[in-house]
Amino acid sequence: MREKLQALKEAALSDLEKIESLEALKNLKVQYLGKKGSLTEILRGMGALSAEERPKIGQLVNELRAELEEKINAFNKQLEEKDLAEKIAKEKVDISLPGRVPAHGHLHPITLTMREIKSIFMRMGFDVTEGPEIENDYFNFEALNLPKDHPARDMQDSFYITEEYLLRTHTSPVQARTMQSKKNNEPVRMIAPGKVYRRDYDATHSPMFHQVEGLVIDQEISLADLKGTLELFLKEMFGSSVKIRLRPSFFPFTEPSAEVDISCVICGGKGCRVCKNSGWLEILGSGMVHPNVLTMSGYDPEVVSGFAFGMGVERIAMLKYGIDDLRLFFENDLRFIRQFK
Ligand code: 2NL
Repeated sequence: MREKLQALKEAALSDLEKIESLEALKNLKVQYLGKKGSLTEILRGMGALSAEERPKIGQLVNELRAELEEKINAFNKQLEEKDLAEKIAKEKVDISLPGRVPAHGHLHPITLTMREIKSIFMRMGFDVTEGPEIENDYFNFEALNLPKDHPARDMQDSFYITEEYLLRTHTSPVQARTMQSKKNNEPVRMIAPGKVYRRDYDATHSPMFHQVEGLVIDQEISLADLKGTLELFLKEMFGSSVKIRLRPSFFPFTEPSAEVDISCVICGGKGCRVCKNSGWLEILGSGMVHPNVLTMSGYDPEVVSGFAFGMGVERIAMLKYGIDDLRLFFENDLRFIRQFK
């Protein structure tokens, strides 16, 4: 019996050495350890043994079973690893590598600021209207009461394409076009956001920049409507504690005209470098629509009145995010851009 066991062990170990596949290993396991396997067969033959020998042989059988199981399992693991390594070597894609995280883009600070401005005015019932960036002399200047000798009309100050066409220098022509499309003194409540172009380039001027202009026309529109609307807008934009003030100014398309200032968002009005110790920041230009502008676009200034305003989006963004050089918006340095994620 002992010899039989020893022979079985040797046969099993020598067979194991020749195994090259998981499939063959599985068969070998069944052959030696399975229900109808060699070891089970030996176990069955134990009935012929003496009562003294039986437990000793029984123990030997169990030890051999445990030893063979362990060797087979270890070899199984080894084969599995080899198989996986071969699979990976054949794969064009290394399935064991962690996935690549796709780079997520995000919005430019000017786009973010533009969207916020639009959102505030939309909540106040304003339409958002866009128009062409290449304009003609009539809509860019004439319809807005800009006289022939105005400096903006000089070749040195605007980008002309022909004598008649130029890159718009403000978004007001969008309002002029809207007014012309209306009849019977129809009310207007709109903003016109977009790109505008002027021949200027330094720390505070860029040849292309963004503007949002607004226009409200109806019966009995007054300076109080202008002030209330802009105060609400600026409090939404810069926080409810912000104060505003109006200073007399001049624009060819409004009369009277006013600059709107906010209390300095950096120092709260105490005076600092940003507000040049005045406690105030210039934020937008505004005024009551000039009767000439209303008349030229088909409105009767005896029946309706209106207010209008304009702001530079880069300036608003600089104050909102504390940026001190306008050129950062256009250089596309990712170290700057990525801070707005
Ligand atoms: C500024 C000043 C302003 C307007 C824009 C306007 C448009 C029409 C009629 C009357 Cl169609 N006015 N726009 C009025 C006052 C000021 O912009 O500083 N912009 C950056």
